[in-house]
Amino acid sequence: MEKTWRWFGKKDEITLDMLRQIGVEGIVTALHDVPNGEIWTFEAITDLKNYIESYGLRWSVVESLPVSESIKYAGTDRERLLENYKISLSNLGKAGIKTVCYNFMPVIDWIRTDLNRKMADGTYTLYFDKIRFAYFDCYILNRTDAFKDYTAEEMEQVNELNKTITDAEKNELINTIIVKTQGFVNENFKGDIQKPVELFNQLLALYKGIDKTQLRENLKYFLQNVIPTAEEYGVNLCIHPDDPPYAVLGLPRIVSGAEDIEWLLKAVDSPNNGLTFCAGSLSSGLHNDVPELARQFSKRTHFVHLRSTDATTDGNFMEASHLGGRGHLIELVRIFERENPGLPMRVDHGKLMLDDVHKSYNPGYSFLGRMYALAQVSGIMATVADEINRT
Ligand code: DNO
Repeated sequence: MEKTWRWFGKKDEITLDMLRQIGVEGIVTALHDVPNGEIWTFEAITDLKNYIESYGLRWSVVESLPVSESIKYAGTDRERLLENYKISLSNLGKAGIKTVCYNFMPVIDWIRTDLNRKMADGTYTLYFDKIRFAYFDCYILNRTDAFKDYTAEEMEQVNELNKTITDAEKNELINTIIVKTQGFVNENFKGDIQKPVELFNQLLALYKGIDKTQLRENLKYFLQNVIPTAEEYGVNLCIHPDDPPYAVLGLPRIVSGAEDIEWLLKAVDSPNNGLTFCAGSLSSGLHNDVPELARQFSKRTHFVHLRSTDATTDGNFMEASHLGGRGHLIELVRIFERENPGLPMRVDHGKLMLDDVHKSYNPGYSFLGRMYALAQVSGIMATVADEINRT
């Protein structure tokens, strides 16, 4: 596999010079300054590509070329936005950047309720607490009938929490779910947001009446439009799974498990319509057997996120060691290296450790924590390469 790293552009305090020193080969990035829905010009793409190459690295993967909200809910400006998407894709293809990750999660991208969960060894990890999330849904968003999505036992705990939670804790929860986790990856929540809850509810309202079947139709429409362009320019599109992999806040999510992935790959049956195999997202759903999914979909996988989670039956989960947890990364590397060798992979959601705690990295994107994970995964890769050479 190719060792890549998500880099947030020239403003990232983790520089390309640092990355080449730790064994990174390829860069995963995006034109972060271009507003969602605008065209990525050939000039802007080649400028950044040349900059990356001047450090002896290559721009391996785009993450993400974002899909505008109105393509997802089929708004009135969908056609114009699809045209722009195709132009951006063709410009990427012309510039020689051939792997493009995107997601189709309505309103909200990945979700965590605690970004600094202290572990016994003194490091910090990311955490999802179902009861706190349900509290956010029922008591902060005040979504109509939200309580129907939770069991009576869960609602009992949510109501208990309501008696003790402080205003500071409430604000922290809003800040975590909406501002901190979304701000750097999700255009809906970029910049200085004054009223996050109001904004969030306005976005939720756009999806009234859109169920799983309708969202699937909208994804299919998107793919039918853009895949021919991807084919023409030799670009592999790869959708990122839902994190966590199930419906949330009354919103459908449609890339959550085997049946969804099978549907999407058949919806437009082209090799250019593929998957970002995010072992972390998939492993946080107890319904997913991650190595089994890798066996099933390795041939249509174009990009791999190697991270793992520990999930429990109460609906909570947290990032696990890259050598443990439900992601089974050792087995995944074996499967991918045999079935579809050389895929770009990046480690993800490193813990916060040592000097990381003094920096202001994007949540999940620490330097030392990710470097540590990359070293672990490099060990797995070397072991698997040795296994393959001996057989
Ligand atoms: C969070 C990431 C996601 C992912 C996007 C891809 O850390 O896993 O933001 O990059 O969903 O489009």
